[in-house]
Amino acid sequence: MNIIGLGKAGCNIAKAFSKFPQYHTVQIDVGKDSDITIKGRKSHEDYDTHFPSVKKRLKLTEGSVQVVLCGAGKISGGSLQLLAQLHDREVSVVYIQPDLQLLSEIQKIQEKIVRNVLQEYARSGKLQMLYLVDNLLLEKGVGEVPILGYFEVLNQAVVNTLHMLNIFQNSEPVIGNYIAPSALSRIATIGVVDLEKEEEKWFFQLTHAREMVYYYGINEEELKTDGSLFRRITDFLKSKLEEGINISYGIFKTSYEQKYCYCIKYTSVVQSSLEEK
Ligand SMILES: Nc1nc2c(ncn2[C@@H]2O[C@H](COP(=O)(O)OP(=O)(O)OP(=O)(O)O)[C@@H](O)[C@H]2O)c(=O)[nH]1
Ligand SMILES: [Mg+2]
Repeated sequence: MNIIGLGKAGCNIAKAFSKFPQYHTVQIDVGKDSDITIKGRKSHEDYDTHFPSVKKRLKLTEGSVQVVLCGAGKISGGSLQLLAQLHDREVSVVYIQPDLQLLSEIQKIQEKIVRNVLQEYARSGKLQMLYLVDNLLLEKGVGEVPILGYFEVLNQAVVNTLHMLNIFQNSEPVIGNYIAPSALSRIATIGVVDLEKEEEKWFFQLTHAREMVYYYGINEEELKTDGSLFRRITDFLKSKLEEGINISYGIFKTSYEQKYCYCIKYTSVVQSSLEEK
């Protein structure tokens, strides 16, 4: 899979993906240490008007493309131009929503424009999927995060979650009832389940979910010996049942000692930020 980071948050997340051999990553930003350095512009609109052709320089490998970006910054004005250059690929976007309260008025407007346009793109099928991630909920999911290395910790959490979901989605479960999301459900978020507390930590407060999928990674020994595990899992899933939501799951064999669970939920409904709700 190809991962393209645009702007600072996007590039940092692409960099975290590059630690796994499965991904070809490209960082696009104004700095010299990016893989593709583009000319800095004065405004969000200027990035849209003057976004350069990067297609050849991306050197994409076969397969799908995931673009990672945050909408607050000026460079995100170039996101639609970048997506236009990827029209012949299956493209998904990971959208990072920053702490909105700490943005300037201009940044707030930019963020809202990018978030809403991407959601319209997803709804119209131009994007295969749009994953929404709110930095504040990501922080809550991770627990206490020190100032030094703050974004590294957040980025690692989102990258590990996306990576494990990619692995599970390409493996055969030991047992499961996977229900594919409807072709209309192209806005999604991801999260982790604290299995001790049986508590979900979603990385975006997504409303009107239509499908939820839980991916369990369980150690082989435990799969063989724990007689009550399956009941505990199915009881948890049943506690999540609500009218209008399809819940499905997969249980996968892993070699890790610790068991874990990642989750994903999908909707077709455009989402507003927590501040707008
Ligand atoms: N999750 C995450 N968020 C980040 C990271 N770096 C920055 N952010 C958030 O993303 C927002 C936008 O980042 P900026 O550095 O301001 O913007 P940019 O995307 O480089 O755009 P420019 O304005 O063109 O520089 C910031 O307000 C941060 O809240 C990161 O590494 N991870
Ligand atoms: Mg920047």
